[in-house]
Amino acid sequence: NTLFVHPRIGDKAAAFLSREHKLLIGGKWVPAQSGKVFDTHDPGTGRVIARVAEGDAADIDLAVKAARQAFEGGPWSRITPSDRGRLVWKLADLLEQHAEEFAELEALDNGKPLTTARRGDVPLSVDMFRYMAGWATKITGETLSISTPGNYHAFTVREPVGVVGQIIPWNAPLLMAAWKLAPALATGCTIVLKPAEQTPLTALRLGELIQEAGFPDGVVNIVTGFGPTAGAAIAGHPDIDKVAFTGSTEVGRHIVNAAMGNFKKVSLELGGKSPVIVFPDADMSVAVPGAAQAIFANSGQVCTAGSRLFVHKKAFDRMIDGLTQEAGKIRVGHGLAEGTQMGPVISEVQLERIAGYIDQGKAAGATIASGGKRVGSEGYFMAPTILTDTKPDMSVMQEEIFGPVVCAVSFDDDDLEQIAKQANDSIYGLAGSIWTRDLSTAHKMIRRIRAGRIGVNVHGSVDAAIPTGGFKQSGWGREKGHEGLHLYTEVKSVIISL
Ligand code: TXE
Repeated sequence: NTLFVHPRIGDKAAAFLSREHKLLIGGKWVPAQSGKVFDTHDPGTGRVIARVAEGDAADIDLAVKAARQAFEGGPWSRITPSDRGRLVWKLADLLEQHAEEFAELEALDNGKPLTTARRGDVPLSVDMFRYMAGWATKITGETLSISTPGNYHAFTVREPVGVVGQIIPWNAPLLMAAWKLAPALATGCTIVLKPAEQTPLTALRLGELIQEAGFPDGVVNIVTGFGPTAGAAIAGHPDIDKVAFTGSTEVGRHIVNAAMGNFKKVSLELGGKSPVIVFPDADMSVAVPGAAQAIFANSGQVCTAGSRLFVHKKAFDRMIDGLTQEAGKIRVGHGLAEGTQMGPVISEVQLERIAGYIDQGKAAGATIASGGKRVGSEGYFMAPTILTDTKPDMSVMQEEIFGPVVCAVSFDDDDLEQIAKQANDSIYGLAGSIWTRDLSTAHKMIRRIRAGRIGVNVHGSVDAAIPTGGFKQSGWGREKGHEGLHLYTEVKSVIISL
């Protein structure tokens, strides 16, 4: 029953791991009412690294009560926008001060390379809090010019939506928490956050910093637990005003159904099958590493991953050769090992899922140009994989694999409509990228691709200022940027007869 302590983990992260991991409700750390706990694993070894309270509907209910109380009375309901912004900024500062500890915990719990957590997840999370802290003082309505006969003054105000339930995934646990918490805090909401059961640790550590920053009790409540119990209790809770969810399209459907009970507002960031479209005039010295980064970053566990690669016939062989070389160079290893560039996938379940898709692809006639196999026997490592001879109707081309697997397709058409048609042949519409030196081709394709985020000569960016979200079955609403604030406010129209 002893917990695995990774030899490379620093003192601070080790001290956190050795603490008891309870739920944050109403400003207090409490065990689950059931007394249950569950294990969280290191996906690089499969070993248990911590035990965490297993919250369920009863705990969610307490958390919602605490959040309601904080929303309707007490210091948070009276705080000035400037002080609210200051608190969010302070949280960013604290996170930055503990950056290394967070990077280590994230690398251990999620499996991602320590360098990725250091250069990506942690500073991006800090930035998200700072970006949204600035908006706290800039949430305004409009003065309206109306045509109603008579003498009136009409305007709108934006008010916080209320008690918000936030359900987040495991692929970028800290960053997903930041994307959700930052705008909700900036707008003055109160929150019940449920981290993914695979990766609860950084959210819990963030909970400690939230207290240290001085947020009033009950503003942020964190309940760790499983989807069908704790998650479903959030989606169905009659006193939650809004639910924000990032995860699978299948669970997104459950959320929408459960939310109908009280018509809580819903925002969803779901699956993707994003196209990377390479034209013959593209600078291949940029496009090849770009396409590799688009699918192999974070072991392909990115909702906007460039998982379908469309390359013009004239550039196809160069792309596949280059991509195969890139894939071969990637150092696959434990997230905390020196020099690791690609870590494991999150769990045995995901490893099997990915392997299952590769088998289906092979059976349907796809060719494995590179990878295709598990790496090692300890931990959940999948080799960077390139499939060619993939056809539009194959499951590997239609479904989100959420692993380091790209399907490459060559096109010989110069008709942009036809190319866009292939790229848009998906139930998803989260992102896409276009690789060309021709400005006109780029703009024409930008208009034609049905997706929430388009990159030109870059697959994308997760900058706090850039809204992210999907067309079609990739979801509802946009997170981040000014746009992201709208998810957390209600518009109130006011008309005054003068
Ligand atoms: O996701 P789930 P899973 C996709 C990706 C992946 C697949 C399965 O394709 O292969 O989903 O991953 C909570 N009510 N994405 O099964 O189950 C759960 O506890 C309420 C894409 O891990 O959707 C966790 O906190 N909540 C994605 C969160 O939902 C429920 C990121 C996500 O888990 C619930 C993750 C329920 N009934 C997976 N069931 C992206 N868009 O980035 C589960 N949850």
